[in-house]
Amino acid sequence: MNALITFQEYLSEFSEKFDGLAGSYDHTINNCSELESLIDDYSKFITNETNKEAWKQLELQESSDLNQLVVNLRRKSALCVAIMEKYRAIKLLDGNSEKADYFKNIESCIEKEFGSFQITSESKVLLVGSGSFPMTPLLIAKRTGAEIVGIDIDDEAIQLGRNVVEKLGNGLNIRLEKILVENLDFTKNVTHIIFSSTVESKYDILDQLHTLTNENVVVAMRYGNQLKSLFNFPSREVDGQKWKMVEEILLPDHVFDIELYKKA
Ligand SMILES: C[S@+](CC[C@H](N)C(=O)[O-])C[C@H]1O[C@@H](n2cnc3c(N)ncnc32)[C@H](O)[C@@H]1O
Repeated sequence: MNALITFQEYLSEFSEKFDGLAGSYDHTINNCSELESLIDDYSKFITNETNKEAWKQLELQESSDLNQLVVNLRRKSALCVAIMEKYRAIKLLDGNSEKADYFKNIESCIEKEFGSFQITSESKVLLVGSGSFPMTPLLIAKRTGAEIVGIDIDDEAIQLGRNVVEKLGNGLNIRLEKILVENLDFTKNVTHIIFSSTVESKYDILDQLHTLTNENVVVAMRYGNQLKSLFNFPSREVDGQKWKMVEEILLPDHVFDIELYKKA
C-alpha cells in the first residue's frame, strides 16, 4: 500500500513540475536543462519494471481521480516534450548540439520503426507531428534517400523544424508544412505514414486517411499503453473494414511501442 501511495505521489509531483516548466517557456532556452532532466526522469519512470507492478495495482482501484491525473499527465508531458524539442532546436541553431537521454531513446526506436515494411529511396513518407526538431525525417532521409513530408499544427514548430532541416539535412528531400492531411497533395501518393505518439487525434486522422491514400500504404502508429500511457496516447480500436494491424513492434526499454497497419 505504501508503495502505491509513493507511486501516486510521484505522479502528482511530475504533474506539478510539468505545469511549472510548461508555463515558463518564453521562446528562449532559459529553463532548458530543468525540463530536459525532468523528461529524462519521466522516461526512466515509465520504462521502470518496478513501476509496472505499481501501475497494475493502481489500475485495479478504478479511481476517477487517478484517471484524471493520468489524462492530465499525458497531455502535460506531450506539451513539455514539444517544448523540449523547441529547446533542442534553438540550441542547435545557436551552435550547441548536446543530446538528452530522451532523444537517444527516441532515435533508437526509429531504427525499428517499419519492421518488415522497409523504406527505400523510392518511398514517400508522411510524418504526422514532425515537431521542432524533426529527428524522424532527418534519420529516415539520411539512411534511405526517401522523400519525406512532415506536418504539424504548431507554427513555431514548423519554423524551427525548417531551420533545423536546413542546418542538418543538406541535400535531403524533406519538406515541413502546416497543413491538414486532406489538403496535402502528397497524401495520395504516400507509401509510408508515421504518427507521432503524442498526437492526441492520431486514430481519428488514421480513420480519415483511409479514403485519402493508396491501397499499399503502410502506417506506423506510435503509442504507449499501461504505464507508457502516462507519456503517450494509448492504442485504440480501429475500424476493421478500413485498417488491419499487420505487425506489433514492442520496445520494452523505449518510451513508445509501434503498431503497423495496412488497408483491410
Ligand atoms: C513532440 S512530437 C514531434 C516528433 C519528432 N520530432 C519526430 O521526429 O519524431 C509531436 C508534435 O506533434 C504536433 N501535433 C500535435 N497534434 C497534431 C496534429 N493533430 N497534427 C499534426 N501535428 C500535431 C505537436 O505540435 C508537436 O510538435
